[in-house]
Amino acid sequence: MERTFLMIKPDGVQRGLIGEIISRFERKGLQLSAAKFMVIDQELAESHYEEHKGKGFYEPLLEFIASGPVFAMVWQGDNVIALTRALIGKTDALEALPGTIRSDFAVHTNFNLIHGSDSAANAEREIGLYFSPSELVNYEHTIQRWV
Ligand code: D4T
Repeated sequence: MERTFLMIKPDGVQRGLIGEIISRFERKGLQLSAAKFMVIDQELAESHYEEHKGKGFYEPLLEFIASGPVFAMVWQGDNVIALTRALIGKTDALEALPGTIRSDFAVHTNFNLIHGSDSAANAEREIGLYFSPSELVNYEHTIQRWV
């Protein structure tokens, strides 16, 4: 069983896509483990995107990600990192495959609606940035044996 960190960004919240996006992960058969509606401060934004420091889009990205509420989540399931990245689609909306979240709803790369961890190491790091261990809910997800 693997865990990942997913976050609906301020554009996804403002466009009323929280339910639409979450329903795709639910229908896939993944298990929700934690969720939080919050506004990111500057310090958390810098920690989250430290790998992009120095790039041309870094400063606008920090400003954008802290510009309004986000919906932060932890999901779990077998191969959940690769599966959710596939459902999300490529970073650039022009390259995202039809049927993915970014293809269906995003127009520009800087408003690409949702973040998803890209590796197990980053998933654990990002989960730790947004959630304390006690906020991760352990429960039996009864459909797991059917998916
Ligand atoms: P995130 O990290 O938000 O899930 O997006 P990706 O994993 O798909 O893409 P990324 O880390 O390469 O980029 C992080 C974030 O920066 C924005 N961005 C990216 C941008 O505004 N302009 C750009 O040219 C790139 C490459 C979008 C996502």
